[in-house]
Amino acid sequence: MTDTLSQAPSSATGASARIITEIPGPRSRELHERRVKAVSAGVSATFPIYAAHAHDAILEDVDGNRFIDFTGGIGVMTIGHTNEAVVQAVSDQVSKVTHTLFAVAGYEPYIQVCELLAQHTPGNFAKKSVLVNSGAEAVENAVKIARKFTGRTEVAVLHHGYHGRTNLTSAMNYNMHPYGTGFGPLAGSVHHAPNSSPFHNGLSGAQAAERTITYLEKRVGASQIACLVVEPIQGEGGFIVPAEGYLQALVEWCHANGIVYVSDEVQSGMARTGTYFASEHFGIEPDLITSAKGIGGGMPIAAVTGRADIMDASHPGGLGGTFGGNPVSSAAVVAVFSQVEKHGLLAEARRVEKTLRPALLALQKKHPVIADVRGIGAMLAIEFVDTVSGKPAADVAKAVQTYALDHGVLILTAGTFGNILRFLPPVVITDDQLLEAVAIMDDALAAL
Ligand code: PLZ
Repeated sequence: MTDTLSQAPSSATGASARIITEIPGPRSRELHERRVKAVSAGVSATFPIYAAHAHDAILEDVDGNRFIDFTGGIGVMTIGHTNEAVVQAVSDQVSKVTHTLFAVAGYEPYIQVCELLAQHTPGNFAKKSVLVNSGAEAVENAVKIARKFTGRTEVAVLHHGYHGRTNLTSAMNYNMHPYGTGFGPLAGSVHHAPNSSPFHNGLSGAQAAERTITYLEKRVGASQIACLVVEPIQGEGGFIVPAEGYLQALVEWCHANGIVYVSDEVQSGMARTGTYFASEHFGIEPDLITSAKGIGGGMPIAAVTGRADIMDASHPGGLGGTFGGNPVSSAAVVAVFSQVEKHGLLAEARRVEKTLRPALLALQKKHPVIADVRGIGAMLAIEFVDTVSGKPAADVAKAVQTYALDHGVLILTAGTFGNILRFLPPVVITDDQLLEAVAIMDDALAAL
């Protein structure tokens, strides 16, 4: 092994997939045996490989195999693995101060992150933020804040949504399994309304919005609802892009009825779709936005950002936590924002779409089992539907995923029925890497 990532991290930028052992290799198998003995079985293992190094869009495992990474740690590594500026910011901050608890003794990076989020989230109005540790915690806090602001209790979400694994957010997920089964009682006062999904039901934005609103008005009552929590593009649900006008109609309805509109941008936010936040594509200005994943460039941090009057509704001490807005994670966020500006990473996300979408459409022409190609920016997906039965073809998604793994590409499945492959590469992935990965998927489909 002469050219491992550890020796020359930046050499990985244009690297190809490279498989040099069987998958999983011997070191990964060894780690897996230890994992099975030490790690709870409740934590799943999508891939049987173990990471040693990663840079930009390449992940190298402990056996020296190199993978083109379409997972980005589920949409976290938007600006690329081990981005030099993030690594530098983290190491600088580590030697200054690693923890105080912001509510005990403040520090500048926390304030900088809140300023940057206010600046880059949609809406030209006064905004404030609170920083927490995970996407689920951000969603929990958005709900708390909306309840306190409105004095109402009920929470509305959409079919096929995903919001986390805490007790409240598990209740907000569409899929009961694996997130809720056996873990109850889950939080109450959560109402699931039909979503917009043009590919699945052909409804226009106006028709889908009417269906959602009618359900909530009849089954819950608009005056009972504190907040409506919506992913602008549903992530785990399979990169479902709502029909035109749908989200706008929901925002208008919320505002006419005193309901706080929360955009869950944990997966779609921070440059992923070619804008800072995906809400921008739909011309909406949410009252609150949750962000996590991509904002930290690999460091754990999340936020709720929104209208200052709503964010200030909580009494002092009502929001927070020991590690929320940790100084090292906050320093990473500041570096991520400056990298996005400096290297034009919004344009890079659009470039990913420009290369990947036509390649996926060409793949669809060859393989009619691909029923839909959709998404925005570096958040694209293909959906497999059996050409004879018309049923979701999860077996095809799984088979392509496994073939791709064996040939050096990491791809995640998604969707309520598991029949979708989603692509969440770092936006710095090269065109060659994108096309190499598509060629491997082509071989996989041909081999079926
Ligand atoms: N909201 C829209 O996508 C996390 C889940 C991975 P956390 N999605 C990946 C898994 O299997 O746990 C997500 C999301 C949206 C909230 C969350 C939750 O974010 O940081 O995982 O808590």
